[in-house]
Amino acid sequence: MNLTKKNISLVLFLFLIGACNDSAQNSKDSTSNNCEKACCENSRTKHLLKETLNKPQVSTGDSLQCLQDSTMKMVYIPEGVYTMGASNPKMALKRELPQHQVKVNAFYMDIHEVTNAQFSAFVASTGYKTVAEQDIDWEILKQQLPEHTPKPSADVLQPGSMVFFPSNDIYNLIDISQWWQWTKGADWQHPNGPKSNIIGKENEPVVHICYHDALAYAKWCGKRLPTEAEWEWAGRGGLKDQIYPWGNMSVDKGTPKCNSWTGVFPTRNTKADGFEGIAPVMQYQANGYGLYDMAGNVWEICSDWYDESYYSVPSANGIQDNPKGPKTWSYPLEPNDPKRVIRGGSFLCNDSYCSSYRVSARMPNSQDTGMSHTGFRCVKDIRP
Ligand SMILES: [Ca+2]
Repeated sequence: MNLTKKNISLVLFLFLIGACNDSAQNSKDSTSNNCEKACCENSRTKHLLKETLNKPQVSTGDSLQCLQDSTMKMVYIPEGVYTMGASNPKMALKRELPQHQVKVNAFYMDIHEVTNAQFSAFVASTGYKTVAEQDIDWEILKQQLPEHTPKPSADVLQPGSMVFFPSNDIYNLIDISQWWQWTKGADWQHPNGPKSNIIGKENEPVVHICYHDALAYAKWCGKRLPTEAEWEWAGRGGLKDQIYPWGNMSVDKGTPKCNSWTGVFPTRNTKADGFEGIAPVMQYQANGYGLYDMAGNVWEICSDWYDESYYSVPSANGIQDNPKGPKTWSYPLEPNDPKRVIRGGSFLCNDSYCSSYRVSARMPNSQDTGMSHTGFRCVKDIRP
């Protein structure tokens, strides 16, 4: 058989599904079981590919109006050298290791995730349309798909985004399509699909934002996206080598510490933290630097390309100086789909799955894919 790229991808896909199933059934080792933790590693490419293959016969700037342009809503993050990466390898994925020394310059950071109200002001000022609101560009998409994938119908290429739908009918924790669905008409103003809206959600973090959208907003504000080294340093809030932004106490001990999934993911949410879905920003105690929701609520987009092995890159003197990530992405599961780093976990995170509210947790995210649990916050240099 002549193995085309498409065939190789399908073989790889089937291999990974098999590996995941084996892993989930046979392994409790948290450092090796990446598949089991990949509940949120998702992209529109993956879902559109699935849809396309299931239908083989298809015919185939800065602004004074920026609400955040004030140090009132940013805090000073001091410079420092810290140990980046997982302090507790038993809870971590391989991608969070090895620990390594990193130096970060001082900067300002938004105290909370960018809200719907803030993003509305940006859109009102600029007329910006997010990627999720635009038809999918086939010329770009086909570069991410296996060679010779037929062009889908115009119907498939309609605007949309990835939406989480809780379900009681779960047959395993491997097939993420049981709770993640590509939803036409879902975007930041319609977070749960075309019939939903953001009325009364002005103080909730904006979602269905992809890297390009976050970058556009940041530039409009005269800000930028944080590097993941900056994000982790800020998230630690002055604590040294702790698991969470609040220290080492388990997420379910004491008073609620962040907006996560309390109960059994993804079938039962006890609302023990006060919320089943996204919460308005600043509902839980800030970390030591005055930053809210650095754990949970929504994932936050960073500027770095994603490469699982990036932490293993040696530095000249043992300390990486303000690392800005690898030169490009590396993600074998979807090698042609550009991935950026996201940080902090979301309202969907749970100890039984990825516990990504840990301050060292990192995840790949397609840079052109919005999701109902992904937002961002901005930073600003001390001196322009
Ligand atoms: Ca967050």
